[in-house]
Amino acid sequence: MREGQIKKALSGFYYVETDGEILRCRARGKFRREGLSPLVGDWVEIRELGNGDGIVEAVKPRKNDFLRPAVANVDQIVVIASEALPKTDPYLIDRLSAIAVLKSCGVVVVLNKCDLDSADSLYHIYRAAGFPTVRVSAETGEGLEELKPLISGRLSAFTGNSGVGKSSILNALDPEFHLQVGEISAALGRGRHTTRHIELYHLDCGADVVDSPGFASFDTDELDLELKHRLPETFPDFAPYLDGCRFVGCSHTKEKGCAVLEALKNGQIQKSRHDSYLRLYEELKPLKEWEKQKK
Ligand SMILES: Nc1nc2c(ncn2[C@@H]2O[C@H](COP(=O)(O)OP(=O)(O)OP(=O)(O)O)[C@@H](O)[C@H]2O)c(=O)[nH]1
Ligand SMILES: [Mg+2]
Ligand SMILES: [Zn+2]
Repeated sequence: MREGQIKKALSGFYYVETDGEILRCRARGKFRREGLSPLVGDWVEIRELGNGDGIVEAVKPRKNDFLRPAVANVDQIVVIASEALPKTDPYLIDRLSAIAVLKSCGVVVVLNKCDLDSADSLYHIYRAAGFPTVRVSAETGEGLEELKPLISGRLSAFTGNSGVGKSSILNALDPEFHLQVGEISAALGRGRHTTRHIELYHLDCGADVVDSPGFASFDTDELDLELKHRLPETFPDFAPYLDGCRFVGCSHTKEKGCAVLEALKNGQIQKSRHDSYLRLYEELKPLKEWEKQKK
């Protein structure tokens, strides 16, 4: 038995790096029966079959896992956003970051396409909310040196809407890369899902990064009961105020004596952050205990 890490998942195969070589593996049928599918980033035990082929026999316990992007053992989510086309809705960032915080994962906000738009509004919001936030341009290379130390020595999952420049940033970070980059549909102002599979790369600045296809709409996959129960703590910028509310179990939506609403009024919490909180709160409301079984 050999051990390795899944670097790529494509067409039913898992490409596992073990002792410097890549084996092309199928997963054992029992994974499917048990509803556990191996993910890029997983550490696995494999049985070699010869000719560069193998079988994934076991998946080691994970630090965390995500459905979108489908990756395991992530140290941080790097949310790529932009105020140029396709413009990122801050709600997307807030939703991704809430899920990341829930999974003990760091969050870095990268504002790309600064050659076209300096993204002042997003920059202000995420700086104020306390997330490491950098402005970059994959086109001119601006800001990339500031990004490198934030990703070096960790496994980062690059995520964000399609066409925001995830693959372009990876190409710009490491001249070895030639990931396919897509055109943005002028009519729709959004990307076209150029990246079609999930792959883990090692960059020469010492970062491990996962490039994955972006998304066009908000999926509800990861909105679960745990997020519902722990929603306030997934907004780190609310933390200093959570103990100050008058009522135990305050929902921070409309209560009298709510310290979060007070901080919002005083400008200590960004309005768009609290708006996203309210929107998530409403979306999570209908989730019931019994739905847990459905997963
Ligand atoms: N002007 C400018 N264009 C950029 C920049 N970064 C990316 N682009 C362009 O934006 C388009 C989409 O870039 P991609 O890197 O394919 O975007 P992606 O996020 O990987 O998209 P998906 O793989 O579909 O999720 C391409 O036409 C890029 O050339 C940038 O910093 N400045
Ligand atoms: Mg891409
Ligand atoms: Zn409150």
